[in-house]
Amino acid sequence: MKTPKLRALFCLGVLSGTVYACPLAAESTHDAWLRYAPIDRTAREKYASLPAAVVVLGDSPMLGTAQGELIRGVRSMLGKTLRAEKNLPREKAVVLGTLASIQSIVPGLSASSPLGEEGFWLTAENLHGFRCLIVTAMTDRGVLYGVFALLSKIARDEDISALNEVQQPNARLRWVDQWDNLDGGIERGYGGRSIFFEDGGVRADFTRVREYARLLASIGVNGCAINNVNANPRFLEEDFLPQLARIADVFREWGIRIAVSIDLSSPKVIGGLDTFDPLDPRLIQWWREKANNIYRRIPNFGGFVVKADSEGQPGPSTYGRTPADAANAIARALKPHGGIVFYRAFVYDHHLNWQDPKSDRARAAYDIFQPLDGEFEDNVIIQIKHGPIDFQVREPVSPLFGGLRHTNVAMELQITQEYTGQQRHLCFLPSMWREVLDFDLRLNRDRTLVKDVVSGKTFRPPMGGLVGVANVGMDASWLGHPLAMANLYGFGRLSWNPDLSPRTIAEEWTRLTFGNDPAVVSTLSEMQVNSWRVYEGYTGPLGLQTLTDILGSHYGPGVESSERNGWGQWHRADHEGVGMDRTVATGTGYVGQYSLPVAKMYESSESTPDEVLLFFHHVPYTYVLKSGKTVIQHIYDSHYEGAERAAQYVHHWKSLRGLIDEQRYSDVLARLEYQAGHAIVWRDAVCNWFFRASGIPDAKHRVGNYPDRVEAEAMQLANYSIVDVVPWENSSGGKAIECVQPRGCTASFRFTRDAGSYEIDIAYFDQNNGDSSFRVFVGDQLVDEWVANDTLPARKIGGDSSTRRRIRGLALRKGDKIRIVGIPDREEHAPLDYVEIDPSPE
Ligand code: GCW
Repeated sequence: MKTPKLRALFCLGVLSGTVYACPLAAESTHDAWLRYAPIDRTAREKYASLPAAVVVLGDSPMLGTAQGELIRGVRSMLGKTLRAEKNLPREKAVVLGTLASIQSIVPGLSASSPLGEEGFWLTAENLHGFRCLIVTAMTDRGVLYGVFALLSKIARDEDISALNEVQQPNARLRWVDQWDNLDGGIERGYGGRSIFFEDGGVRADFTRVREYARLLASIGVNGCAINNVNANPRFLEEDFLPQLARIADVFREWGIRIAVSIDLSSPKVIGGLDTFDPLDPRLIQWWREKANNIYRRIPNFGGFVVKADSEGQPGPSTYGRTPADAANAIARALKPHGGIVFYRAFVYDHHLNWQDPKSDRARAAYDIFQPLDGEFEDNVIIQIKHGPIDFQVREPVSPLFGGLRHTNVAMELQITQEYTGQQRHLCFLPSMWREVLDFDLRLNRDRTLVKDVVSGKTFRPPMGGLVGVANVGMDASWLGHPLAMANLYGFGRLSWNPDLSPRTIAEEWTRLTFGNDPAVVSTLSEMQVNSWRVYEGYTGPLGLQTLTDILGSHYGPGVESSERNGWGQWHRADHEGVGMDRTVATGTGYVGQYSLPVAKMYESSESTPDEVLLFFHHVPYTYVLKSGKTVIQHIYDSHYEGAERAAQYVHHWKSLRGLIDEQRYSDVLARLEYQAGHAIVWRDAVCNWFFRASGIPDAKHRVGNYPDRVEAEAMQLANYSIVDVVPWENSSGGKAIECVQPRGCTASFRFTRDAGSYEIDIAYFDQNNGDSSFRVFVGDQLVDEWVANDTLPARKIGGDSSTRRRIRGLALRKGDKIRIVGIPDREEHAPLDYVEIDPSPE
């Protein structure tokens, strides 16, 4: 392998005597935004005055981590190895240390604003007559954050010559949760197997755990709950505690505490008690002993996460006790050690009576927790999902943030894209999170921003913050899609500073991940910041929730899956209208959980913003929105616009070819092409469903009208048979064709339009229980072939598996015979939906 220097000489043609473009070297995606790419020669000038030595005042392991990171980053970006010194040398130096240790050298040195427990100060000062670059804080952890901030500035090409900057995190709790299981699977994880666990135990190799801790620390995350909230009691068994300690040791070096999700019935299941009644003295004693044993091994243990009385998890309701009874019993055991209980407000009945117009899952968290305000110990945090349902593409803010004024709260966000495309679709969530954090709850008629409530500024409880469900895995890019890491990055940045704009976050992340080329930064940031609204546009607009298959994968379209069952994610669409009436006057009364001014806004459809209209109101399809469009036309238009914009991502990305290393370029391109196709699947399913329900045609004549399409069931078929697709809207025309003949089947048709260059889209179904192959011929000429071996969450044909393959620039003449040969594999029967033919763009 060539060294970077040699490669540069080759690329310039110096050695070979010829000039040719050099492909950028393939990059590992493990390092994500911490890749510290070499900075080019001219930009490097800016950092020429950086000292040659680094001094660490103190010898704690975390300061050692900070020093190591600084040396690593500077070496990698600037090609310069900082000399590590124990004492101040007689030359300028980078100095790392707590403020107290620096003040012992320069008495009286102080920052212009308070540093707080985890803030840092980057400044240039004269120490013993030499201009030193100082990274300081009240704590070692703050110093580590300062080092990461300094390195980020260099990587993003910022000037560091006259630094004097203080930063402080907005909130104390900046946690990620992982929903990892002991068998190595991850609930709602889309980035491969667990980095922590395999085969019922903790992994032997901790390489990825260490890398993850480093990534988290770099964005200021200070806690990680390592296992699924649908918890396995095994995590609390005595012989398992040394395993937990191994993980905690790695995280400690990076200033991160670990927590464990617990099953509240553990004292009974693994503890030998005959009860888990939180008020039983034996139970209180059990938790006390358990906490003592854990802290003996893990002195900085963070605490427990609790999911109880929710989706089948045991909880205090078994004994007629409240969440406060349960949370406090555990909190008291943790308190002497400084531990916390994160008690999740995601408590609801998933067997609701869907026929009762008054029942409403959205009410549950407030109804259950608000009356308990003030009853929780001060080391209990109520962890509240940002919306009242469940991480849908758009929800109003949970009213519970306004209902707990004497209780610690944290907001739970979902980094893993369970309902927002599962890392197969680009969906940059900081755009959504900023809206949520900026929402004004108008408590006591005053401006009360959600971000100030969760950071503890409004009601001043001892603790508060953000928790992000991350679910990274062993995949090289952690989350499964290289662009999805912007969500993890953005989560950390917003929990540090909720005033950062989505664009700033996207630009920072792009620079760190793909470099500072202006075209890359502007194109990719633009794609990112709009992508949440685009995804919303072609899935569930107007507050309909995501409209995904809520009974299955939560991935593809499933408009009706939310209806007529107890899960309570109803949109109540019928032939007349759509939306859930949650008003006080005529609906479920949910609106009444907000403060008066907010309730007033949501109580009337006129003052409810369009984007959440159908979350609050049931209206006729002809209801006219503020935009002047009817609801039904908006549903059609937003799906077409959204799919069109998703298709444009492919073009935007292609404009970056040569500016991004080939491996990441083609990996992302393939994903964006897939997304463009699946956005059409979404568009057609939702539009056709609402067309059939409403009977109102699309004013632009697109829905149900596909003149460029040839349905597979209308082709000439040899061995293929026609099948019905359920639900019907997840395939074009409600039908598809399947081949059970092992030697293959053929579907063909004649091209009847004028000669020219065309794009052909083949709509097929790619299940995960077989790798069928397809070959496409024009006449006798093979024009494309592929194997349907994607790993989509689908074992059958439908909205999850529907995929489009594009053949570009195909020359066709009138009368040409187009023939598709499908060869089935295992349970996947080379299924086809349709072929769509459009003239090639100019
Ligand atoms: O969104 C739902 C998910 C469940 C998850 C639950 C929760 C861990 O579909 O998989 O369970 O939320 O947040 O507890």
